[in-house]
Amino acid sequence: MQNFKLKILIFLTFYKTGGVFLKELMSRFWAGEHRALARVISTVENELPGKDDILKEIYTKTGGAYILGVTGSPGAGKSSLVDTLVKEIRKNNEIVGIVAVDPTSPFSGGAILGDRIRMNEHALDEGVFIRSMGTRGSLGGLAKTTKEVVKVMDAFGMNWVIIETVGVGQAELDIMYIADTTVVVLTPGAGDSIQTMKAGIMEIADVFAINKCDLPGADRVEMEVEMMLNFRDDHIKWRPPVVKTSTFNTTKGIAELLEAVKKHRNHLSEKGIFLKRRQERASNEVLDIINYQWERLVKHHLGRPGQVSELLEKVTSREIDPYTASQSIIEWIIGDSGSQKSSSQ
Ligand SMILES: Nc1nc2c(ncn2[C@@H]2O[C@H](COP(=O)(O)OP(=O)(O)OP(=O)(O)O)[C@@H](O)[C@H]2O)c(=O)[nH]1
Ligand SMILES: [Mg+2]
Repeated sequence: MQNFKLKILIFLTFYKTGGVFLKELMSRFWAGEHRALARVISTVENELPGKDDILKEIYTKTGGAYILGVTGSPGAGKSSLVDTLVKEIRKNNEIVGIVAVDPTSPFSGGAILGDRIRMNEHALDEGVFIRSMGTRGSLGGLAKTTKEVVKVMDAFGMNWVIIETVGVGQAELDIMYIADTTVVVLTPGAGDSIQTMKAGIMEIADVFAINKCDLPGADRVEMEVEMMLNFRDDHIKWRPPVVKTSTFNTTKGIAELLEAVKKHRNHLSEKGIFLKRRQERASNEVLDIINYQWERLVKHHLGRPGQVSELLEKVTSREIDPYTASQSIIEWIIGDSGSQKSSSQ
């Protein structure tokens, strides 16, 4: 008994200080402190206690940031391009959050360090916040976590949130659906000839950047992309602009690239697409949560003896079909939670 009381005491103390800690953290976050932002992101990213409260608290403050996705083959110059693009954005004093999604691939192990060094230039700039996220260990959940981190940056008051991903796997492609505008980075290298590009990545481009245009062959890639676009059937009547860029020496094309992004942004809002997409995302989000909660509820019942398990046994023994069983399970759970509610009233 003594032991039990002690446990309760420890729990309550922890719970209370946890709550106080969170409150203090969030007040620093709302005051615009970068260290608090980093802490909030870590809490969300690592699913630490307080994550749900944070996500609930910030939601109404999201929606202000413009979300830009930058994707392309490994080594295409995405980080360099984001870096120079941010310098261009900062000329207007707008503040920027960057989420660099590091690939798990062992081949690009060195790139992460490279990103940090390159982007370190912004380290002293209060208007820029950079966060690298590893894909290792979070397979499948990556899109969800990235979405949440983007939301945190958005609520923090960023005018822009830029997500850099290597456009190789499905998870990376999924991330690009979070973006309002997606820039696909190509290079004049032979390996980047558009015939060899992964099909999906070409379709998600709102703007093409042909980077490393200081190297020979950029005109050819540009021609290939324009030719491909002639065959593209586009629903939203937008022909992606193709901009040649170089982050070397001249930073050629960077202002044009930002212009192209802004043009796309205007196009989306003029045609009402921006609003429609945001509405769709909001309802998808609610549906996703309902699905998740519902699955949890069903799994909870599956693990216990009773009506649901009996029905499943009957499906196994072919006494009833899975469709009828599912229908009965849904009706039973709805009835059960309904009766629980009314009995607790
Ligand atoms: N010639 C040339 N090289 C460039 C240019 N931009 C970037 N690079 C070089 O390309 C290499 C890769 O650049 P990153 O910016 O790390 O490319 P990334 O696409 O972010 O690479 P990962 O994140 O590893 O996929 C580096 O050695 C850069 O110096 C450019 O405009 N011209
Ligand atoms: Mg990079």
